[in-house]
Amino acid sequence: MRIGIVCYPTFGGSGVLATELGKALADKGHSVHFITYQQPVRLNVFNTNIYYHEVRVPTYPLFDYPPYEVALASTMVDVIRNHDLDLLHVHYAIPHASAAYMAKQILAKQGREIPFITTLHGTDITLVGRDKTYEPVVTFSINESDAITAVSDNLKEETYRSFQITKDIDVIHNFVDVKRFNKKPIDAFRKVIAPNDEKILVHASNFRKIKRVQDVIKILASAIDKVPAKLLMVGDGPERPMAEELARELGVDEHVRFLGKQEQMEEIMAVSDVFILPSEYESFGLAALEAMAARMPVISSNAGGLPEVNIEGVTGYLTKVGDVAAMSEKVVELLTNEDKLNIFKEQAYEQACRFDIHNIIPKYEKLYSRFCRME
Ligand code: GMT
Repeated sequence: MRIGIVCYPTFGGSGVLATELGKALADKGHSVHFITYQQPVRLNVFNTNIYYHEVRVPTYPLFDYPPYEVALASTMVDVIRNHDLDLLHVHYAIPHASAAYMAKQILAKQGREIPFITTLHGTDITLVGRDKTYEPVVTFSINESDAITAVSDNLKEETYRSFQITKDIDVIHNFVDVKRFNKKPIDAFRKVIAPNDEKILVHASNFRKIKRVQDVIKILASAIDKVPAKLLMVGDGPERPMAEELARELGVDEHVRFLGKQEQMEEIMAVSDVFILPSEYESFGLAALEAMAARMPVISSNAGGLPEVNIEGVTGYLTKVGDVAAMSEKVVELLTNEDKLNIFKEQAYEQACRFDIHNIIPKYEKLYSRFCRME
């Protein structure tokens, strides 16, 4: 098949997922056309089945806000026509679903049909999409999609709760390439981070408010008296300065490293022991799944779709949002009991294997086959 994929090309979960999906489809022989404003960060391979079309947004002094959605819809029309695409798969509803609807209408006038699938990822529904300013367009464009998928049962329920959706939503859970995260730890790297064999905690996110990154610092501060530990903070975003400040205030700054955005997450995860994700909300928590694939138990909040990924007492622990004391207690419990830690590591890995890329890609292919014949 010839598939167009539209996503945010950044480190965010939706862009990572869409890019990994496109790469896997290309490996299976499909032609995949990425339509994005920048080369997706995870699109770091050469594959003759992968094409990348940059959306250029010409500016003009009149435009305080360059019309990205218009440029995107026009690029979609161009790529669909010139590369004879069979379908468009857009990730994150805003503004990708409405741009796809526009492209579909333009092509329909020319007698060319193009189905489009919208995958809902999280904040497009639970945060941004709900805003009154966007809601009518979001509802309309989701309903106009030829198929709708959500990355968790929780997100599906949230979507029906918050929008007047008249169509079925299929749940296709997020996936991870387990093989990629199944790395041998680099001892020298671990030694630099934890010279006295301290345990290593990791958090990775876009450091937005919803991630509660300050809770991560507090968890370390309260655990460190009971277990020698280091904390790696991966990613960047608006809350980072506050988290750095808090680490200094709580006197744990020498035990925390802020690594910024990193492409080689698998190397970092391979040397680490426990992953922390205290988010206010996660539709799924792709970072937690990647951690589990790297054999890391997860201490998370129980918000949103996290219980579909992280299993209480098996792959880690889940607590109420903001319950720093409970999270810290669980960190200590795991890090001071080597046998338990090892059992949880294996159980986390087994759970990640259920979401392995090879189990999930066929679900997308089956969905696509509803709209066009698979070659
Ligand atoms: O977490 C973010 O803010 C990034 C966001 C995105 O769209 O890139 O992530 C969402 O999609 C991911 C992939 O499906 C999910 O794993 C995240 O849980 C979800 N984030 C939220 O729901 C807050």
